[in-house]
Amino acid sequence: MSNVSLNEKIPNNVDLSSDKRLQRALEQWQPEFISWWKDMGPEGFQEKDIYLRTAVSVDPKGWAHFDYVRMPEYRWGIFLADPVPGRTVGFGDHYGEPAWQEVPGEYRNSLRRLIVTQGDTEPASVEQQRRLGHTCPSLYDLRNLFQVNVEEGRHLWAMVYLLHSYFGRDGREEAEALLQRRSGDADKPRILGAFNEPCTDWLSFFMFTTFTDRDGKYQLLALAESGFDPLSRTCRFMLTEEAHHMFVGETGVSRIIQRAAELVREGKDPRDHGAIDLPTIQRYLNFWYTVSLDLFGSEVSTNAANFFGAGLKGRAKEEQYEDHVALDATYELDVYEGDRLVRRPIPLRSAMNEVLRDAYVADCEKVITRWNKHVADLGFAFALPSRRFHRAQGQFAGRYFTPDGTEIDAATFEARKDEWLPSEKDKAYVRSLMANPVYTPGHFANWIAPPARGINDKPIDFEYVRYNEA
Ligand code: BYC
Repeated sequence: MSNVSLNEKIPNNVDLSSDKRLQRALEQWQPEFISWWKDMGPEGFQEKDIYLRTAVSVDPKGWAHFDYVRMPEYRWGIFLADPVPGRTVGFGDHYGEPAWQEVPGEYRNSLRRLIVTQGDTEPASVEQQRRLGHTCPSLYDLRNLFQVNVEEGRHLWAMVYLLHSYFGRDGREEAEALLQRRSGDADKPRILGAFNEPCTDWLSFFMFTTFTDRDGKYQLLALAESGFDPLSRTCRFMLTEEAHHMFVGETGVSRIIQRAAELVREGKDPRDHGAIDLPTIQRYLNFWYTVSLDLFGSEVSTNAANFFGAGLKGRAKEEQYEDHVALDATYELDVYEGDRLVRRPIPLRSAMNEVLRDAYVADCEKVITRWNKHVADLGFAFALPSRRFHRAQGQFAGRYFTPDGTEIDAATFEARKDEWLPSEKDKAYVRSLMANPVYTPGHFANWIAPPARGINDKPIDFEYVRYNEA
């Protein structure tokens, strides 16, 4: 197992102190990161003591330490999963060759682009969520928000380590730029669409961590297969942390559904009783699921084919497939010929975005099944909309569909969109519920049920955030 240095300026298991140049470069980036964190990280809570977990190793049996910490003092570290001896490239044109410990020259630009795109999402999500602390439903939820935020910060560190270590001056410039783009900024936006969408209420936050973080899971699974071994090892450890983020999202929505269901069962309209009605929850689901579908890129993609052929980005759990070269295989896809959708065989490598999206959609279906258990007796069922609905990337972008996938014209969409996506009225209502944060341990806002259990075996009324105002 790799050695862990926890007492250095930057905790790490990559033997940072043996490479003084790299160590110095990262130590120069560190204050810029902290300055970005203070400006763009959680607003108003930087001086509070938060009960957080910190990664201290990559040992699956005990990689995290829980304690109170002020967020700017969080120990963001660089941790790579242990190397797999004799690891080979698992797919593409280099299938079976030894995995690369350095960046192959011909793939330098593609790899840098993948790492920058991944890295950009991490600070973006922190920026999107930075004001949520002021409207939190409980200390338990507030702590979970900050846990997600600090870990996205660590994931940014993970990508910055790769950029600094393997991409020279270009990498250092990209690492600077990661702190300069801003979510939603018209002049210097974040790279991918979903990461520029406002996430200013807790229903959106829980949908984001259910659906957008789940894109993160699938992209990380695909990058964990990379022939570039340092990227693979980095992503494997990031996946360990990602699981909690999706837990926060799924259980958060689940608790909102439970609260609504309780009221409906009593014959009450949740909106008359300070909770969120089921159709509004479905509209938020429709929005965040579809902007997350866009994160997989176009159905037919030369980029994806090239990434796969080069051995840079594989399929999730590549070992489940038999053919790892995928040169002769095809994928059946509905594609537009003129205005008609026609089923056609597409070269499999070009359809890799769709293959990954298929795995993602199947995982999302399972979440919906779990949510529906809370409403099974009420004659209501949540559903994922068609993957044609409300798309901004790929072949369905610029066309209009109902959530069940029927094509309609722009005017009909415009007239009916408030039935399918959160309207301004919905957003105002949801925000109005959250006007007053709940900071008393063990208390919960009226619109959400308490969780089944606390964090790290602590009770639900534990003081997850020490709200010790002077
Ligand atoms: N928005 O061939 P195409 C996470 C661009 S989330 C804007 O269709 P490709 C996390 C594309 O860049 C996981 N632009 O797509 C979650 C290209 O641009 P250029 C993040 C988009 O390249 C929550 C053009 O459209 N990780 O970790 O096959 C909290 C045509 O490209 C979008 C990754 O994404 C979009 N949605 O695939 C915190 C992994 N989609 O070249 C963290 C790394 C596409 O024409 N990224 N475009 O300028 C990739 O693997 C690929 O870049 C993508 C796109 C899958 C995103």
